[in-house]
Amino acid sequence: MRGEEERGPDGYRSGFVTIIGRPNVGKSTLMNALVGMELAITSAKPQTTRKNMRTVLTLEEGQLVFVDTPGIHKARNPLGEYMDRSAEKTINEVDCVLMLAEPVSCVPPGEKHILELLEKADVPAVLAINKIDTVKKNELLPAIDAYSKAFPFRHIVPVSAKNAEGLEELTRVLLSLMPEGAPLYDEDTVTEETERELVGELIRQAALRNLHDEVPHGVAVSIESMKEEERLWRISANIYCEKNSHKGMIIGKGGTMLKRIGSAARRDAEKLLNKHVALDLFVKVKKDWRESEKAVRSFGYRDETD
Ligand SMILES: Nc1nc2c(ncn2[C@@H]2O[C@H](COP(=O)(O)OP(=O)(O)OP(=O)(O)O)[C@@H](O)[C@H]2O)c(=O)[nH]1
Ligand SMILES: [Mg+2]
Repeated sequence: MRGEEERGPDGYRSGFVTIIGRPNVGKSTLMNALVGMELAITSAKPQTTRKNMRTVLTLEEGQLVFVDTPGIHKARNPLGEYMDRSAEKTINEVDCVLMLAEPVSCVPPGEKHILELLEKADVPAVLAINKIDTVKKNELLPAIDAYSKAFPFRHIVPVSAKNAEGLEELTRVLLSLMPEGAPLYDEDTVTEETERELVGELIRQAALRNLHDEVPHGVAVSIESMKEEERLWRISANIYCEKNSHKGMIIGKGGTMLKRIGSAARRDAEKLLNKHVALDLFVKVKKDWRESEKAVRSFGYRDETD
């Protein structure tokens, strides 16, 4: 290990680490596993994460502030452009970039652009090769080889976010790249997201996990009211979709789909809020909203400076 990466005897380290990569490589699952809480939503469908989300891991020897970002892809509409912009801008705002990839023996075309961004940036980059539970040990070496030829990563760490494998090594490597300094957040903070935002995301997660094809990608959620009563939280939310036909699919025959989405979201919200939840969901159409800059911004997908 290089001298500059070594930690002084009592040098506490702290800093920001952005997690970037193509859609669906497991960025949000990995961030959740690193902080030990299911804060970012995940699903088997690409483009699950739409906004950056910070979480904090506080350890005795240092503090890591992770930024989970949307998967970088070829954007096809204003929402996609917002997502790519959100992810890409973090590269120049952090102390270390953690790129996440899958154990493949050839760097996929979609990653060339990400590697170009890393080349232009003046920030150390670590690669985590995720989903190692899906391959045999001998299939890992060609992946490590391909990526070490593609970019001078400071470290390459194989992990399985799903099985929490390799996470200690990854944490150690990331801490070694942080500047010395006091913690950035107090030790009780795990995220700055509001309960309202987190519950909205849990509803979107339930929609993503239960609906198919293009329907869930056009879903946006707005929490209309959220009141804490003595024995429960009373929450009312709108699920927006892009077409009348999508509305029918979200409601389902006799309301069965909406019921399924509602129960899954309620269970997750109860876990998060540690209290019973009464959840009322309404489905509305906002025609082709992902194509409209204005509508995209109105759902909260806007740059901080807007
Ligand atoms: N087998 C296996 N599956 C994993 C692992 N990590 C994540 N996954 C799965 O990969 C899928 C995508 O995970 P996400 O965490 O949502 O991926 P992401 O990179 O955040 O995706 P976007 O937000 O769309 O960019 C989910 O089905 C996860 O369960 C892993 O280590 N092993
Ligand atoms: Mg994600």
